Amino acid sequence: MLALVLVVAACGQSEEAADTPRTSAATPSATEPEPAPAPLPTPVQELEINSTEYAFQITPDPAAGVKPGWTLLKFHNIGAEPHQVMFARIKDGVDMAELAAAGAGDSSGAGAIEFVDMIGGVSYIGPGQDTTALVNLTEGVVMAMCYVPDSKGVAHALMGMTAMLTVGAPSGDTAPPGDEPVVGTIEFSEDGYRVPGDLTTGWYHVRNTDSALHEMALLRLDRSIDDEEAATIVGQLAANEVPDVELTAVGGMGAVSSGFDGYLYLALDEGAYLAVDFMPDPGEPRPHMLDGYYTTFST
Ligand SMILES: [Cu+2]
Repeated sequence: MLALVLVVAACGQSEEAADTPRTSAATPSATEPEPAPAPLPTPVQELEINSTEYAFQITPDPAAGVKPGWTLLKFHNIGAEPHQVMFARIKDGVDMAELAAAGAGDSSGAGAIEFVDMIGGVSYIGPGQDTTALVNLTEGVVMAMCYVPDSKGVAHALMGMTAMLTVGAPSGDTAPPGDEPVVGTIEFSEDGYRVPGDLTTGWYHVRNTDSALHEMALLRLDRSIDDEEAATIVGQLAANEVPDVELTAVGGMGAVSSGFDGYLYLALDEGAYLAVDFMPDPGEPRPHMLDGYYTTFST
């Protein structure tokens, strides 16, 4: 109960307060530049992923083998509905039939979460949009999935929008740091999203330091909204209803489990944004955003 109260309290904070870590003494203030994050790891491969209703087209064909390591994703929505690609690494020793049974008919994904580690990907984007991210694929079986619901609330994954990748054994080489800079860090903290005040275009390191899994779907709004409107719109999004404000899904970070990280490329136009978490807890379909895991910010 205490945790719930804390999360709800966090959602009412102003932008400045939400961005201020609780251990503020140990962290530079917003006016001092933070030390530059380590550069982007050099990707071991690139996957181009086109999404349609309801399938992924992945190039090169993953049947030819997928290398372990940081993988550059170029995700294009060439369909007519919003789509995402999230990667779930199936935990070692999981019985595939048991996993299939747990996921069957469950559009929230909550039933299958305990069998997988969510390792990132890109949150949903509308038709004609593109987005770029870096995901660390580890040896084993990784499912690519789209859990965006259709108009009836059925997740695209349940209509076949999944792909299974068999990620090969590590070669022993470690990815050297590249020369691409990382311009900032976005944290999924126990108190909510921690987003830099200045979201310049570039790569962001996204880390989940909370004990629950989270995603960050980024929605551009056609106007600024106050806290009350934000709460209303979050409720509408969670219910798969048309929200009161016109919004454009511009991508964001697909779900990452506790302790995992990834990289997201952001090139945001000036304006007002809402970031929300559609992910549920294991066995509980209620999306985290209904418990306050969302924030508004402007660029
Ligand atoms: Cu989809």
